[in-house]
Amino acid sequence: MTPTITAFERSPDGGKGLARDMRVRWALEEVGQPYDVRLVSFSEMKEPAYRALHPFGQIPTYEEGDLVLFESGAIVFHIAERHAGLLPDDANARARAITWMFAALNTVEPPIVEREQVRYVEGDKSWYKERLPILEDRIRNRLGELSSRLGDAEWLDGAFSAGDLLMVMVLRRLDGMDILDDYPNLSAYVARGEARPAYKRAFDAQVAVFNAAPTC
Ligand code: GTB
Repeated sequence: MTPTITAFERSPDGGKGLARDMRVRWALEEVGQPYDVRLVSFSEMKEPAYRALHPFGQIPTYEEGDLVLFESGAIVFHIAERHAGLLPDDANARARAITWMFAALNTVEPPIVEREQVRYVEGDKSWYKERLPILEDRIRNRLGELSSRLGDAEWLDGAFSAGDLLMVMVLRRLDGMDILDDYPNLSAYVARGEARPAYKRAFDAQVAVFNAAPTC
């Protein structure tokens, strides 16, 4: 059965593939699973009909027959469990790849998202300028640790996995901040992810939505 995911009708990222449907698109492309996309507006996402799919009124969702999922990490995990290609067969290697999925979303992403949102949420507050370097230090701590662990390896633990997919997507959220340039092995790691044919197909599909949207 062809799954259907939801994505922004008009993504605020300007087609840079930073919204979280990109993770799901990439995972589906990696495993060769065709999918449909239902585009939703901001107002539609807050309607009761959409909240029945996603309690927090966000994208992405994933529908496959009777199954409805939300949370990009859970969706990528579901895809990785049902198809070959994103999780190793060996039980211990699989558990480690899943650990990297959690590390990407629970340990590396939170300070990046906090730094991203502080401008909108606290940009007019008196403490904003003092808080910025504190938040950037927290990101740098995590990147330093991740960079040390990756070293000169290609991927985080052996072959490319769903852990790498999520980690690359999380690091891409630093786009426009210049921080990643200080960690050449992480920049190269992100570039390796972006060079994968499945990534490119996913990126092209999401940017096509942006390009097709009428200009306001
Ligand atoms: N934890 C959830 C998940 O991983 O699925 C978070 C989902 C989420 O934050 N969705 C966002 C959303 O629907 C879009 S991706 N927001 C609308 C709302 O909450 O009302 C976050 C996002 C948005 C925009 C950019 N950008 O412009 O660069 C990047 C990322």
